[in-house]
Amino acid sequence: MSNQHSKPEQTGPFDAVIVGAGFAGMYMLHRLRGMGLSVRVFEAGSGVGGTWYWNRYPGARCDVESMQYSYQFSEELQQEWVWPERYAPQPEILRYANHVADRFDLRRDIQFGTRVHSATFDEAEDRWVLEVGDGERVTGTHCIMATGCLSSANMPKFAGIDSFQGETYHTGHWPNEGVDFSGKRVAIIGTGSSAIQSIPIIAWQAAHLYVFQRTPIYTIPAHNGPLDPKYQAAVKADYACIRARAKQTFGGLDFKLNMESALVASEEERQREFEKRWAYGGLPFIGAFGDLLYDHAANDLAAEFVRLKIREVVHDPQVAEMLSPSNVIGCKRLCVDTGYWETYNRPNVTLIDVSGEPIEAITSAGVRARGREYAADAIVSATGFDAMTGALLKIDVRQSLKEKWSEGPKTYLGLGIAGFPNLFTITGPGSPSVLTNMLPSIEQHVEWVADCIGYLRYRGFTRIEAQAEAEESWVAHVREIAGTSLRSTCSSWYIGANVPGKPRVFMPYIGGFPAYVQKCDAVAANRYEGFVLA
Ligand code: NA7
Repeated sequence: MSNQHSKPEQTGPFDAVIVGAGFAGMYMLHRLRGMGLSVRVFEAGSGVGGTWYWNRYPGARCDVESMQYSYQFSEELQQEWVWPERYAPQPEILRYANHVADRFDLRRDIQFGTRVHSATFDEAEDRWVLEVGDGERVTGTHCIMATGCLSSANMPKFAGIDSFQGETYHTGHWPNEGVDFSGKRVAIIGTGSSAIQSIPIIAWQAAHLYVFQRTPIYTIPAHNGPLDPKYQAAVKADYACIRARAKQTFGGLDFKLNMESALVASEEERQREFEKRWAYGGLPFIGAFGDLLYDHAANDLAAEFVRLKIREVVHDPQVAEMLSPSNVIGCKRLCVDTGYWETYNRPNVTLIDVSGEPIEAITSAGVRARGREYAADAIVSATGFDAMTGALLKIDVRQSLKEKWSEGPKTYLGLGIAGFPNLFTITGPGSPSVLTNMLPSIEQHVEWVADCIGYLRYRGFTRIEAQAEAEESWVAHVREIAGTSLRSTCSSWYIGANVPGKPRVFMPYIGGFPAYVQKCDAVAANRYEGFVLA
């Protein structure tokens, strides 16, 4: 690995500037550079990997199986990389990201430790001017925001938060060197995916763990384990088919969706299917029946199946009841865990329900809730992210993106924004992004953007901008289709409900990966219909 802090030599102007060196930014760089463009990537972290660079909390692991959560743009890469586990842990994914950076010699065009503060379009020159780092100005004809969907931490403003005398952490900004909780009293706030992955490990280390739960979560056991080399070889031999099949599914993931109705199936058939999927583990559970995400009665059958499992595992019936969600299963993103509910059988774990009565305050000594103080040496905020729009709005993108999105994000295909020429977003709001396997979604966007830039250059255009009407009609479609699924019915980060004051709009496109790809391809084939080229 080369020195990640050395600054690339070239100073620009660049053909393209990219914000973020996660999986999207890395592939965008590789692709554009391969077309002969001059490119500079800006990355706030000191290394590549994005989400997997920042989220180093104990137990951090991908909820998509390793053999599918990987790049497919390079046959050599996907053949040579060996995944040790069925679900890759964070250090392994980070190792993979670093391998990709080295293998494709990406680092020489990435400026690490450099935050982008603002981006302004220079109308006269048709190019973006970025203010980065310590005030350096860099220009690029195209600006690609590869800023990630879950990269801006959500830190609730609890009263007294600054008075706490102990250690504080957010799961999304975990110290590189790790944290040892041995012998400590730890309070964790939140029970989303990050919390349910870290709770079993922190509980094992800590003297006592207090879990502050606002909403219980549905989680399916991962049944993680080492990947059988024979299985891995078989997947690699058939990768082309598997990848192609995955692209034909709603979420870009190759697993079997049973399109039967849960309501039509007999009780016995239902149990068999649920049990089969429970035993298999992970996200495919929600594919047990075709109507689980569309019909309340069907959904409740799956929800009750999971609630029964909680009661089987958790010894204390009162705790089991507190852990049992009552909302729609799959509405918030389903979690995939290892030993989560079992953790509540430990004598050093206490669950505190803060659904009816919010956390009152953080004190100098711990967390005050439900009229008492829970003394803690460390507080872990597992409170999630200002999803999909947070990282983009942190950058002062002018004309004001903040103003434009004051009532919710508006984009054309989640790729372009009217009023913001030559700006592309990778897996932005209005694209399927977080509802899919992120890697194929990222690759599809990167390839679309690269082809688009190639087309512009070939035709001598210096500017592309989404038309307001095309954007309006896409936004209307995204919102209308969101209403067809139960997923838009609960207080999730998909609708911005976790961030106080954020407009409540279902942000990702829920029409499925294949329909979306078809639309993007048609737009490109029709000479970028819905965009103005000049
Ligand atoms: P999530 O899924 O947004 O979870 C955040 C958790 O923090 C969730 O349980 C929240 O409760 C809770 N939270 C947030 N604010 C508060 C306050 N003020 N008081 C108490 N509890 C609070 O984030 P994760 O990092 O776990 O996971 C994000 C994604 O990463 C996940 O979906 C996977 O795709 C991977 P709430 O549910 O809002 O009531």
